[in-house]
Amino acid sequence: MSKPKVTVVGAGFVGAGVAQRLLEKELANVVLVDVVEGLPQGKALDMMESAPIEGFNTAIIGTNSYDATKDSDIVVITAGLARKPGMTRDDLQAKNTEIVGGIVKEVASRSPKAILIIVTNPLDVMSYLAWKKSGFDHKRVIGMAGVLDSARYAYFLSLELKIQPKEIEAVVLGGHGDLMVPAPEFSKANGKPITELLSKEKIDAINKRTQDGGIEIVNLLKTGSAYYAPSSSAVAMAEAIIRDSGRVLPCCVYLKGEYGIKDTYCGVPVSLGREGIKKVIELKLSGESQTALKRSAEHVREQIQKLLL
Ligand code: TXD
Repeated sequence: MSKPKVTVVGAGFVGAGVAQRLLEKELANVVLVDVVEGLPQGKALDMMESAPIEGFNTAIIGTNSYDATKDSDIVVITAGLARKPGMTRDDLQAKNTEIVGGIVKEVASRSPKAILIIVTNPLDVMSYLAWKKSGFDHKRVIGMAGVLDSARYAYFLSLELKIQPKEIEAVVLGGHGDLMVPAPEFSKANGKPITELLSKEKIDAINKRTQDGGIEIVNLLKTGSAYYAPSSSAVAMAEAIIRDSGRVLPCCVYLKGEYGIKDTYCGVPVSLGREGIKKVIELKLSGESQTALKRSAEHVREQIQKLLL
């Protein structure tokens, strides 16, 4: 069977990382698109030159036009501005609306059956925008944030509990912003609820570090935002779709009443497969998490209302 085709738009830090991981895991052939002349071509050539060493049998081309993206199975959109110290994700909205809106028109017309994975910030608003502009079924327009936020949560918990990160199952719901909702009642270490292993004060502190996980890295890097864990996260979603695995991952999706939230994008666990979202998983949240989730979704809705569609 031929390999799936994944277009990655934006050949910056996150986009190049997504492309590299897709190639090295031999998940797909990749088309890397960027507006900057030479950038996607140079990164694609450089990645292909690592093929004899890494031994992967997948291929990538870099381009400034959308013609080569035709009939992609998945399109990952990472193009746009990233945060600098002192900026919130919402500060990026005006400029990135223009960028993402234009890109969605280009890719949706050429790949009408594709699944769109949105990465650009502000994530929840850009996911909604991409859904509207594409005209696609909402099951095929999915934002990446929850996988990253949950991975950060899992890592910080592993540091506190002194166990391997992969032994932690952590859940973060809600919008990808300061109001995101770490859900300790569904987070486990070696199968044990973390609420039985850590004090409330410790959990609160780890929740806060998770909510501030993005800015912690922005403040260290000073010139841009995180990209290793974000590219891992987007590829985990692409892998679940390509393999039709049904893996449950927290993703930013359109809600139609699930969790009591309607007509907005928000982060909740979903099962992923070839058709995009197979199912929204409704967890029985604690009252505190449910209230926080609604508040987070309300903030996203307010931001969406600022979009001039
Ligand atoms: O959890 C998440 N969803 C995120 C989101 C985690 C990390 C980063 N997140 C956001 O992804 C971040 O706030 C930005 O909005 C995007 C991309 O971050 P990245 O770190 O990759 O930014 P770069 O390195 O600046 O790359 C952006 C690229 C750059 O090469 C531009 O030339 C290109 O986007 N760009 C475009 N490509 C194609 N078409 C257009 N119009 C375009 N405009 C800019």
